[in-house]
Amino acid sequence: MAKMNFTHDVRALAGRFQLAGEFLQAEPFGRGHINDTYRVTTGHGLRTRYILQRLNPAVFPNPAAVMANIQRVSAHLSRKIAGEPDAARRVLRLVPALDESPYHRDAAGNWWRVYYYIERTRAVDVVETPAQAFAAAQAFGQFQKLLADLPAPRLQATIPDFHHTPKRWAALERAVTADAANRALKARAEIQFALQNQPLCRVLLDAHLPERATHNDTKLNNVLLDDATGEGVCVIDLDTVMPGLALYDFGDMVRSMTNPAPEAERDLAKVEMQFPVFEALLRGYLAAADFLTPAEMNLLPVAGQLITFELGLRFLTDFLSGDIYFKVQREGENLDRCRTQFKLFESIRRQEPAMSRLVASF
Ligand code: ADP
Ligand code: GN1
Ligand code: MG
Repeated sequence: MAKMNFTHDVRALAGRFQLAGEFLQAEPFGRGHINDTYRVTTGHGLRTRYILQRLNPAVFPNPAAVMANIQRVSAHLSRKIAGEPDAARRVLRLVPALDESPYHRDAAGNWWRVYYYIERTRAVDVVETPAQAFAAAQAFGQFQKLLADLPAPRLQATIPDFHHTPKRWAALERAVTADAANRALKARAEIQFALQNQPLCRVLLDAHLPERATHNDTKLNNVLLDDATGEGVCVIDLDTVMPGLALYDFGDMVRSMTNPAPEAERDLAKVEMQFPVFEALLRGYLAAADFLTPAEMNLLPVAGQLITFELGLRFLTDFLSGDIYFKVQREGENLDRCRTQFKLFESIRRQEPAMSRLVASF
């Protein structure tokens, strides 16, 4: 099962990086589904905190490409906001290893990196207020905007076809056929649902939208909100920043920010798209993302449906494959996550006319 591995020698690993002062303590940190994340504290009088992370080897086939993208993106963002208030907290900053490299490879071949911990912020898993959605969406919109003039070459595709929904659908089909974990019977209804909705898969691909440098994993807890003001301080989790569509990012915001229930909620009655939250996030996003083409604007109301359906496919595929990609705490969690996504997708689809009216008013 894909689970957090607590057996790492975190003290020794931290010692491979240029941290200020002595190692004091470390603890597993955050609720990401992919990497192994620790918060490390060093120093005595003056303490400094860091994020130490192991890149998930089952997810990233080319860690060097991930790190190269992150270096380019963070350097570009830093240049663009240099001199602005609070600039140091607004961009993820890597701490070099002892040999000046941006990562350390351990004896087992794992890739480790360290970021400065962004103080006085929090990552929110489940939306609490429309204002949070506004703030988070504005931060992601600003992120896209700042990357619009990233100098060539094109970013590398760290996970090829990450949001190619027809390929995600085909992967599900293969997982159903293989039924590697002998679970297909438990997911009959969900497999059927995926089949019925296959035509949705091409909706963005067929629209010939402009390629941009995008984040691709814009869930609410991938932006840190300021403790005092609630503003979006820093976009994090840059592993999937690569060429993509603006609407992949917008779609994942709709998916992750408008649902008042956790991703693995079992009471599906609690899962729905809250329209006032959608409205706040649309306003926040468009306050920053002022570069969208008319075709992109027109498709804003379907982006959330597509990405929510796509993630449902991905959770279902992983359930059928035996939980090899997303971390799980219990058996059946990926199936529960699939169910919430499919329920949310239906809720978003039902509200499409109202979403379209709202988008048209901008
Ligand atoms: P994953 O890919 O597993 O989601 P993330 O990079 O998103 O990994 O990190 C997991 C969590 O750790 C985030 O949701 C956030 O709570 C926390 N986190 C990551 N980087 C930082 C940072 N630089 N400062 C503060 N918190 C962070
Ligand atoms: C993963 O890494 P994290 O937890 O922020 C996943 C996203 C999913 C999300 C669902 C690299 O995001 O694509 O939308 O889980 N990241 C990767 O919660 O696959
Ligand atoms: Mg994350």
